[in-house]
Amino acid sequence: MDMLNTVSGRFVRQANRFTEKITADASSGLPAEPDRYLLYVSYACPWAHRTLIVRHLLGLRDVIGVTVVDPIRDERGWRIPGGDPVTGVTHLSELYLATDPSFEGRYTVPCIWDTVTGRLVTNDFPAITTMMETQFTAYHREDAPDLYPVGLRPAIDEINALVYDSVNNGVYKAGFARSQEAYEEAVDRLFATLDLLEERLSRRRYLVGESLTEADVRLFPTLVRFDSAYHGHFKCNLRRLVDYEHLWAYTRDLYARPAFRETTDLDHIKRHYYGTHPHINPSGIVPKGPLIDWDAPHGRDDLR
Ligand SMILES: N[C@@H](CCC(=O)N[C@@H](CS)C(=O)NCC(=O)O)C(=O)O
Repeated sequence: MDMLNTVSGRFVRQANRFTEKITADASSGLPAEPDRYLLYVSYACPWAHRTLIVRHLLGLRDVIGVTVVDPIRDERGWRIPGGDPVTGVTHLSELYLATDPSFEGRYTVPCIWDTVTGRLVTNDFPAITTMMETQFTAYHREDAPDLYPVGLRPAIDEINALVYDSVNNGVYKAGFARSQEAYEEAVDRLFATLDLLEERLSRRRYLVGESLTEADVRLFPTLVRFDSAYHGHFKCNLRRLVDYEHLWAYTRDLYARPAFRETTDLDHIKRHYYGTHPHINPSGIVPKGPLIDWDAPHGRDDLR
């Protein structure tokens, strides 16, 4: 498994292989139903983190089950400590290969397993949250937020595209760069975008509209990992998150909410990043710091 798919030193993310859609009705053959689908996540993984946040916010924790993998990948990829209670497998790779014996890509989280047909239906991470938001509405908790309001979708999609390319994936492009030029290009874009978001969030509480949306859910996992993993391990060190007045307060504002706090595991995050990429950190030593005061008052209640 080559983690480092690069073109002239630039990190290139693999395409998602499993892209079936679960739908509110039975049209896809994969109807949204409780107790049918299982989500596989790592607490370390930012793409998986967003699925956990949305599942929590929408009240889907009793509807879609979750299996959490060990933060350290071994030579067979993600391991399930003690075995998966539902499928019995000990490695995520077994689910990929049971679905497609010829699969040769990386076995990634997040992904969704269908217990009825016994196959992996999706590892298409951008589609997983919007699917929970739009296809599982019958099972949302009462008063669940609308994270992807129809009228705001173009604005949300637009900011998501920028955040994905420069920030969420930008930190990986910096960390996995194999040339000085590729690294500097990624870092410059990352911090230019953070500067822009800092300005935007100095005037408003949320990225889009006047309440929490999918756009905030996608930005948060990168911000919450920033100082503990990306600043050191991925060399994203022009500034720290805590040096940004507004972005840092925004992160604390979100972190104060159970869906964000309870799905953030900095121990898993640090052990995964520093322990899983020996070409970047050969000793595997996990730094003790930084010490971060997540509970400092954020002072953003009056922003709209
Ligand atoms: N499915 C996407 C995104 C998901 C992703 O990258 N997940 C990482 C964890 S953050 C993973 O599972 N990596 C497993 C591996 O590279 O072996 C991809 O293949 O790039």
